[in-house]
Amino acid sequence: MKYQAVIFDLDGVITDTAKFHYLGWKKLADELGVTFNEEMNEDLKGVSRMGSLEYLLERGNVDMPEVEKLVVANKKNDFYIQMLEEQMDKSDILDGVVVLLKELRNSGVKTAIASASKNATFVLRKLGLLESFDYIVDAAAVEHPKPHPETFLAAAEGIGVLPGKCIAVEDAQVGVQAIKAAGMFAVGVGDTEILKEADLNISCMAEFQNILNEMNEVAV
Ligand code: B16
Ligand code: MG
Repeated sequence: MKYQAVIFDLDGVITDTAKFHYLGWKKLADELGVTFNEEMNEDLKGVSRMGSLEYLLERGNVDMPEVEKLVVANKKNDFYIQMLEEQMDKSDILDGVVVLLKELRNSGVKTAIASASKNATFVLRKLGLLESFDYIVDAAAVEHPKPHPETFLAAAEGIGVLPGKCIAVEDAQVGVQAIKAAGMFAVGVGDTEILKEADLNISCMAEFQNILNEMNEVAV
């Protein structure tokens, strides 16, 4: 086996939180009188919380003092957390993920999470997956957000595997760019046009197992 670890993004790879993020930002946008729709929500995949707020304010030409930005970002997050508390459970794990994680662990392949979310631990606990990964890197642990490679490099360091021996999986363009900048093999899940910088594309996580052999051929 040429690769020794698989590093996973969280939102959009392990579970689909985009709909909850959308509802949170939409509520805030409505309060601010800013137009926000599901298409614009696509642009926020893999983007940090404050980066997402800046996007919203720019689109709406809203000038806001820095202290108020923190207040409204916290407000959006409280609403987001409340929705997850009430609605998220193990059934929100994307198809194929549980079997894949078990198979990787049984084969001695290390696994880690590399997420731009500060809620990563909370989300994994809600899904019952906290113990399923060898290491977790979230936004609170890094200085530079994706597309900077820091999140993925910190994950590789945490599991003690060289970046060149890691395969990493992302659903966001900035995420794929971060993986490539980290010197890892990139698998993109979702839109092949948006994720065209990936080394390999799959349409959903259930397809991941089919490509494990193929990845052995191509990984460095
Ligand atoms: P939070 P990922 C990212 O997580 C999401 O894709 C992105 O939509 C979100 O804005 C970001 O986390 C920050 O999330 O507000 O929970 O800290 O895809 O990198 O796992
Ligand atoms: Mg993602």
